[in-house]
Amino acid sequence: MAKLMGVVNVTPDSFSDGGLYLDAGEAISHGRELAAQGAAILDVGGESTRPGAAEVDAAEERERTEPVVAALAAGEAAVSIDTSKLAVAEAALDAGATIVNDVTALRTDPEIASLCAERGAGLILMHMQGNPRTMQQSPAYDDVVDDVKAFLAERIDAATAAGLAEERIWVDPGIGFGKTLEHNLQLLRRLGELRSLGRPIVVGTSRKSFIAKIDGSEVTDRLGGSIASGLLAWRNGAEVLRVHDVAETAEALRVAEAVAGG
Ligand code: HH2
Repeated sequence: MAKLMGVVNVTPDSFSDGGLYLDAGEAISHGRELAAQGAAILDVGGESTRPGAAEVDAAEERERTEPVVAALAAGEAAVSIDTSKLAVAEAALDAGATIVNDVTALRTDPEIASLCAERGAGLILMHMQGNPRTMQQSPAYDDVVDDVKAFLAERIDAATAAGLAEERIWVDPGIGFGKTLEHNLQLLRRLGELRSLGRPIVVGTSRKSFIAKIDGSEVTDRLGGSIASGLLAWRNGAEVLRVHDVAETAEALRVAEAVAGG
């Protein structure tokens, strides 16, 4: 079965659940609930990456995430830290996280690669064009799938050059990060082309605004679009789906996998 990565946002401003779990206790119970619903990984984040989000300094981001990581790491699910900052990643690994999810793919703090190597941690390298403040202004590619693939190949090389074993690396096309609707659809449709990178593919479509561009849904009402796009991503080669709604996605995946025949 594809693995589900449950989103645990300890932020005031995440696009779909900002402020709901800013309190560590709330975030911890939410994470435990997602694990009970079938999340194999819990992705703890202390800074929103939505278009135009405010930057958070490392001390604040660490304060938000560290206690949540420590509590959740005591459970069954693996814990990833959704950060681009070395200090936040280091504190999370100290607290029991085993994966760093870097949406800037080592372009903020390249030392994250050697940190993961030293600690035997996994690393998710995600594609983003531009940065969260500017990325949706006028995204442009020659061929979005070829360009994303070339970027990820180069980032894999950067990580391995820093001493991280290739086996520890996962890749993610970064749905919604510097992409138009058509770019997102191309990436999901042609996701299989990323398989030749030889690394497991992570995909996050959950509640993202490309869904609204198709069906006009509000952010609180994108479950159908999230599940449909997640299942097709799985069908096209994703091994990990990053989702907010773990129980519903797990239900849908179970049936989809049975129909698909294993
Ligand atoms: N999407 C978001 C954040 N982190 N990491 C990976 N690897 N892939 C993604 O697609 C991805 C990610 C954005 O979603 P969310 O965390 O819900 O929102 P925000 O960034 O506003 O906190």
